[in-house]
Amino acid sequence: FLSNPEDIGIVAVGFSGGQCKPGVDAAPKALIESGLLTQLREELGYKLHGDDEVHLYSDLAPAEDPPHRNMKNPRAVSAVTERIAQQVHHHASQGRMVLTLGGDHSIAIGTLAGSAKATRERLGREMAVIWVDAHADINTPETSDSGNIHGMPVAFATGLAREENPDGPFGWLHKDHLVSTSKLVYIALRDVDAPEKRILRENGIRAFSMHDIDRHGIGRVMEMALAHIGNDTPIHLSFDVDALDPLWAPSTGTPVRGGLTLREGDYICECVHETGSLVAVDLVEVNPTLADERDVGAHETVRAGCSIVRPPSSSPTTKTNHITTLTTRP
Ligand code: B3U
Ligand code: MN
Ligand code: MN
Repeated sequence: FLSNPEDIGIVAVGFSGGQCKPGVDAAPKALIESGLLTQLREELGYKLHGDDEVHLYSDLAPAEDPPHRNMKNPRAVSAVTERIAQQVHHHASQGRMVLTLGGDHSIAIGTLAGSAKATRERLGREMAVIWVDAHADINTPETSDSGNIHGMPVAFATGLAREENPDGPFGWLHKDHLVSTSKLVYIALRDVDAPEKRILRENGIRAFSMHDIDRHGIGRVMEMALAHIGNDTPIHLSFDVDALDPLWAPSTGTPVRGGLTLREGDYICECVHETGSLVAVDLVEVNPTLADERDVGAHETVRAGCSIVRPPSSSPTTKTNHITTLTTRP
């Protein structure tokens, strides 16, 4: 294990400024109230560090935040992600696995920066990123149609969207915070903008779309994804709940049909967990206020989010063999 398997640093950020729909800021509270942290602590025996308090960081938003390079709320997102980077770095530096509950996906600018830096300092290694999402989130401010920063975090994290002015928004991002495009793998893509496709192609970024999952099956896709990353490479898993099909996770800002089943989502997390190389996990874009007509959507989405984050009880950590458990049952 590259991080201490018993210790988890919790960062809970109710932040919605990376996109335009309110409500995604309510997710950490909903996830915590549904028992996620209690389960990790009491049923699975993890030692949790950090507060159960959800950070809203409203105090970091400047009074005036006009667009910069076409980005909406650039200074607020920059200030919040800089703070998150410090929190994640603090936990990761002490060898804790870091679990960040968002919030929209712009917060990953901070989580990736914090864990990439800590991994370099603590292990002398460059970490890999597994980005599970319907979207590639790799627009630069210049290619984005929406100006929403939650569609850009990978561009900032890889240095493709660098800010030249050190005092400008995201000028705080330093080369120690960056992730290499060769160590990035996407899973579950199905809604990628034309300029993003060009960026993926030009940088030779490994991506497994839903088409690839249909063709090879999730088992083979995970083998290929982990083979691309290589053994013993620290892994940061960033999981956007919209990777799941809206059947399982309807309450999210930009649902896209034709996504992962809940089991496929769980399986991805189980495989990454089993490598023993997981250093950080983000769970983002749960929006409990976007309920469907039956009003079960929010509850189901929160449940799906909990399922994704919770490590399997039959994992190597608990030393239980899957097959034995199944076959010895009376
Ligand atoms: N690619 C589009 C849409 C989008 C990205 N991420 C989400 N939606 N959730 C954009 O705005 O950049
Ligand atoms: Mn996303
Ligand atoms: Mn998405």
